[in-house]
Amino acid sequence: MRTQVVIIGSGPSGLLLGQLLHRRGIDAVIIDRVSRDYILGRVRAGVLEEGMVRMMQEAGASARLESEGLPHDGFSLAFDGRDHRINLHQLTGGKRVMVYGQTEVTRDLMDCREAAGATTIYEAANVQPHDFDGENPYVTYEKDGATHRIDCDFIAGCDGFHGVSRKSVPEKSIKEFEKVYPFGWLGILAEVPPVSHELIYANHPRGFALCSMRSTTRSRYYVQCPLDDKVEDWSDDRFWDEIRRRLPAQHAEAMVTGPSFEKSIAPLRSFVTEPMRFGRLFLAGDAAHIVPPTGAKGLNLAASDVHYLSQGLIEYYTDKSSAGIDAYSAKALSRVWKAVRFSWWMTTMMHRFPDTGDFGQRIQEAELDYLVHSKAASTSLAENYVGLPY
Ligand code: RFL
Ligand code: PHB
Repeated sequence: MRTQVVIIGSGPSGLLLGQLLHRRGIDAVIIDRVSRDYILGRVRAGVLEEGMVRMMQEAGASARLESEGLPHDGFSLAFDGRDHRINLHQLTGGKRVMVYGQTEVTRDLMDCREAAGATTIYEAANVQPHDFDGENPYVTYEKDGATHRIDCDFIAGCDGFHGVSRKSVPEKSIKEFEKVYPFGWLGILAEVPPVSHELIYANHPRGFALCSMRSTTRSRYYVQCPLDDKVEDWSDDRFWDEIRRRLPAQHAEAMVTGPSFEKSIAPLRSFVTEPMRFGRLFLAGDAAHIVPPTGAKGLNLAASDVHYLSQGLIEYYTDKSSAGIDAYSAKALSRVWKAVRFSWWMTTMMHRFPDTGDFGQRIQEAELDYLVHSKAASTSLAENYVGLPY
């Protein structure tokens, strides 16, 4: 088989790239090692920047997002028993974010791809990119007992943090930057109305808590937990008790509880790969970088990578110019590092760190108090939260 671009990974990065290329007449095949249903069973991001919404519109996949997504003009920072609203809309001159689950983003993109008749190969084993440092790259995979080969012009590595693309690059050609945090997030989904119509990020001496949502009837809540905790350690009752203790009294009292139908623990990490291009292989999304979820930036960074990469590839095929693909890595990394900085900062300010004790707690409270009362500091927070321009 031959195609123009092989995209490894059918997550939001790969699907968005595939759709943008398809709409400009560029052929791409997507290969994933798991099934469509498995991908749609993963519960992940929930907050979309306006840039991501624009990308979904450009991909022709925004109809449901526009009718069912929840626009949010602000969020709350809770600490020291009180609640302070950050008015995103006012502080950024009219910008907002959209609450719409990553699962739904993925489903919408998959549906568009199917309607367009584009090829996606699911449940492909041992996917491997080859010869991307030369002119004739190709990808091999195993399926139904046979080994297959797809020849192409370019390979897009959109296969997440644990994917094969980044690992295929020789060690001497790549530099990795990493910070691992000494805690995780325990998250649940429950069919209960959200405690507030906006998100609440809470700093508390017992640890961070976040109240988010997927709809007006479905809540997504998180609490900071030790890294070695297991999901089995957390009954629903223990979770509800703990999150209530970390919230200001009016929210704790108003919180509606119920059985959870999803519960998982995610470790927190900051990670960046430089560069993001190796000959005819490009990395995009979580394959190239990871941020802790505190700033809601992971999926949104995947979207800005895909913006730069799709523009570069479209320029290559329509104008016969390599300028866009040559600039891809530098442009993407410049935005990536700013989001990595913001996510690290928000994580550092909001979580209980095992080694900083009560001193660290007071410093965080002082910073939060400054942040919510200084227009300059609130504006900086809001500008980063709604997403830097691209
Ligand atoms: P994905 O979604 O991991 O998709 C990668 C795909 O590649 C496939 N794959 C392979 N295919 C073939 N061969 C191989 N060897 C392969 N290895 C892997 C996988 O099966 C998969 O289908 O990466 P992508 O597309 O770059 O998307 C990135 C986002 O998923 C991620 O950044 C966000 O979920 C991060 N994130 C959040 N981002 C936000 O912007 N806002 C949020 O509110 C937000 N909340 C979160 C989050 C991530 C979380 N977790 C669980 C890490 C909340 C949480 C709890
Ligand atoms: C979510 O709804 O899953 C969510 C929201 C905001 C974050 C992280 C996750 O910062």
